[in-house]
Amino acid sequence: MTEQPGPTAAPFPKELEVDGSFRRQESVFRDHVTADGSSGLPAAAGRYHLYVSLACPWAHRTVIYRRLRGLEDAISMTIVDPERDERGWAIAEGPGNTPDPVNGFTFLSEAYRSSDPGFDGRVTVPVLWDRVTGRIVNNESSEIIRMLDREFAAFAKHPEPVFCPPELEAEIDAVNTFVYDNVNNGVYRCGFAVTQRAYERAFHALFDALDVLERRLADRRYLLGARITEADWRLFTTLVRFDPVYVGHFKCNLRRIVDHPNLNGYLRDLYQRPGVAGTVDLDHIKRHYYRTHPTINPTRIVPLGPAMDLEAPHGREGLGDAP
Ligand SMILES: N[C@@H](CCC(=O)N[C@@H](CS)C(=O)NCC(=O)O)C(=O)O
Repeated sequence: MTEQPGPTAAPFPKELEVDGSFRRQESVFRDHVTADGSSGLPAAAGRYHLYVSLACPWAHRTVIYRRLRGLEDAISMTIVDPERDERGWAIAEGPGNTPDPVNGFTFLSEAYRSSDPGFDGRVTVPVLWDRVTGRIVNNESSEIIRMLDREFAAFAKHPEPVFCPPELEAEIDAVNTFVYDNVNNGVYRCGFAVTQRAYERAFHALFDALDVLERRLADRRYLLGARITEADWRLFTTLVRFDPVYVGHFKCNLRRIVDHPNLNGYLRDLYQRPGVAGTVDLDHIKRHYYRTHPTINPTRIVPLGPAMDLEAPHGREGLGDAP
């Protein structure tokens, strides 16, 4: 088996390491909205706008938070076209995608270029946009969800319970780091690897981590115990894409989530929380991955399966009450 990286096979050549592994770019817009306005960007209703893809696991986090916090009236949202080409994310009316009522952009790259004319990175979702300054505030999902969790309470229909309470923050951060490295980003490291070795390293780290999580969830309903936290929503968006996409498209095929009894029940439990199922769009998810990475799936055929039963009883009530 050759160990020569095949850069032409890399979906994002600028994020390719010499050993053929994928290294994700840093998000560049990192300003913060604050409840008290101390950052110069005060939380407000009707001021901020989200650009998201329902296909993307990172953007999905923000869609879940907007829904569970009841921020739909306060923060407007555009859902981009799930099928991306060399021009990047497109914005248009379509099945499940929506136009841009704020700026009338037809490509998300316009938001990046008008915020920073010199921007030459990869144009990514999610984006939190400020109507007042006419700029991107932040394009890092982990920071956007903390803002939606904590800073918009005055405008939230459901300001409680917060998903990252200060007393649990250190433990949540530790779990997040483990889950990000091995699972959230781990599936991409499998799928975007261009050498056998890089793929195998990512693959073993991913399935070892799923074993750790499977054991952790044997006697805890959620990752931190009886209460749902940010760590759960961050894992959820990867788990719900795992069997329909990552097993086949990214070659993460040692075991499926349905083969892990605890992770499978946990996935269903989170999916069945009020409001969550409505944020999961399997059509966008599957069309995006299978039709957007031509080096991985040149025919762009979208598989019809697998059958999924996310509404089936999860059987995890005995492990503690959901908040
Ligand atoms: N660090 C970012 C990552 C976001 C990201 O990579 N999003 C992907 C979609 S899953 C994207 O927009 N990719 C655009 C592209 O690949 O051109 C975050 O968590 O917000």
